[in-house]
Amino acid sequence: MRTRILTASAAAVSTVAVIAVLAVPGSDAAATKTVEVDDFHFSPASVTVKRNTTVKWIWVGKAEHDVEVVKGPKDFHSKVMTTGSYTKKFTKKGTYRIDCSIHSSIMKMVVKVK
Ligand SMILES: [Cu+2]
Repeated sequence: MRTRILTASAAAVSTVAVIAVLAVPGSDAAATKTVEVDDFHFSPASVTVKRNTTVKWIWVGKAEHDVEVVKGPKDFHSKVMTTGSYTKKFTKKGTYRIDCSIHSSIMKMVVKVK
């Protein structure tokens, strides 16, 4: 009886330990930063992230917008959309100047990758 109880609690402890390890993200775990694409601004308009962070833009406005790099270490350009999201992993350090190409005079943001 005593042996059975000890075995059961040992199993419970190791189960808890496994769950704890799985629940704690490693330091290199993929981080995601969210930016809202609104009418007619990005929110936040400036983000600073570590290299290999994924930035996820989520369309929350009603008008058509896109996400394009105007100047930066790498170029990318989303489709023009009114809903949905666009994700990009930033693998190169540097400053990315981004705008919505439709409203480029007012709709800008900066992603700094360190
Ligand atoms: Cu726009």
